[in-house]
Amino acid sequence: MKSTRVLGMIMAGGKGSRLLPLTEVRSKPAVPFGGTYRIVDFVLSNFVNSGITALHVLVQYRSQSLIEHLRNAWQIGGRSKDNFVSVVPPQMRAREGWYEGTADAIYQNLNLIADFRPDIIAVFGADHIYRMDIGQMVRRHLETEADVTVAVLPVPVKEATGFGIVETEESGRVVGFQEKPAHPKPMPTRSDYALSSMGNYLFNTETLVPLLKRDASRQGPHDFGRNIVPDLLANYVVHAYDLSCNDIPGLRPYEEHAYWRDVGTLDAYWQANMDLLGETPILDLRNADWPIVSGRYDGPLPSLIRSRIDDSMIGQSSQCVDAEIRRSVIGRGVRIERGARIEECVLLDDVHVGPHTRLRRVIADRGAVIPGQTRLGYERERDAAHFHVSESGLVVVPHPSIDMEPGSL
Ligand code: ADQ
Repeated sequence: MKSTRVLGMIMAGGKGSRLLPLTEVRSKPAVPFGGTYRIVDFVLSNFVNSGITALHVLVQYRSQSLIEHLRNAWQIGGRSKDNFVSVVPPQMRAREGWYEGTADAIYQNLNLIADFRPDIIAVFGADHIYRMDIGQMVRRHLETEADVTVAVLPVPVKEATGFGIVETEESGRVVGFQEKPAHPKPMPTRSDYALSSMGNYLFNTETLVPLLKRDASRQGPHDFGRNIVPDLLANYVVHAYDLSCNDIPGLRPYEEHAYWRDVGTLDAYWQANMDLLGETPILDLRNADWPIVSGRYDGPLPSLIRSRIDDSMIGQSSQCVDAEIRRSVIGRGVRIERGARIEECVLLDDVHVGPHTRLRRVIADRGAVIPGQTRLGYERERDAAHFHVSESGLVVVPHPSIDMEPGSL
């Protein structure tokens, strides 16, 4: 039997405005996560671990750092014609200007689909922290003989207003779709949950190509969530694939089954980092059967000198002297000087924390320098006068390239 050819089109151009100031210097998929990863590594690892290795990554907004990471971690350039991770910048093939939505991003790259001749096109976002065997979704798509399959999962109703909400029949066939409704419709079987789209789709090639051509010739938005998926329901067989039915190998009993986080806000981003910590983390990335690939980093192991460290992860080349660190994710090349106390923080690569500084619930961007004797995370008003403070009171120290008031630290 001929094997099914699947082409991944990964949309990695999102702005991630609610993650500012972290997205001031990079797009959301390029935001570092968990000490050694970038958010985009999750979707790419899911594809590769699922045996789908023909992957185009569509970049757009502030893509320099994303492209550098893809080159370093994912060996762009292609190893064979069915085995590549290629970065696709906007080429302005159909018209001048940037993409006008996610469907336009795929439409403007239809030539890549024609070149590969896939049976199925997997259009996936690059903005989420999750693990998923996409092969299981493909098998389900083939079994149901659907034209389109949308990945979904139940999300608490009060958190579901930012998602596309799916209504299904018992068979799994989608009969309703509303993009980001103010009042998400609860699931008939779980009244406090709404079935939410993950923004990941499988399309049969003969469905997607004419659809995008028709869509391009009309006015209005060109977006999978806003118009393509809602308009499909009348004329095509659309099925939902529930992540709760997906099994990845090596999952530990204490982990959250079907872990998926949008990390769309600073609070959600911080929380997902905290989810990696502890003896029994709800997202345990020490899984050799489903590895998440990260960039190569040359440097020695971290060096911990007279320090007390609990419930934390510390990256390569970092050095802590006479410091106290609790419940924190510390990136690579971080220097923490004597007498510093760090609690519930996320410090990205190359941060420097001066002596006797105390940080609580702080996110410090790559390369941030926090002078000695600083206190952050203890007085909201004082912090907010100089820094971005999130809804829950997290303080964000931005990348050093972002202009700050002189003397703000
Ligand atoms: P949104 O979260 O609003 O909704 P959207 O902004 O459409 O997502 O981005 C989807 C993906 O495409 C992201 O990975 C983003 O980085 C990327 N992207 C956005 N604009 C792009 C562009 N111009 N070029 C390339 N890539 C681009 C979507 C769906 C909802 C669903 C949520 C799940 O519309 O129905 O519930 O995702 O998070």
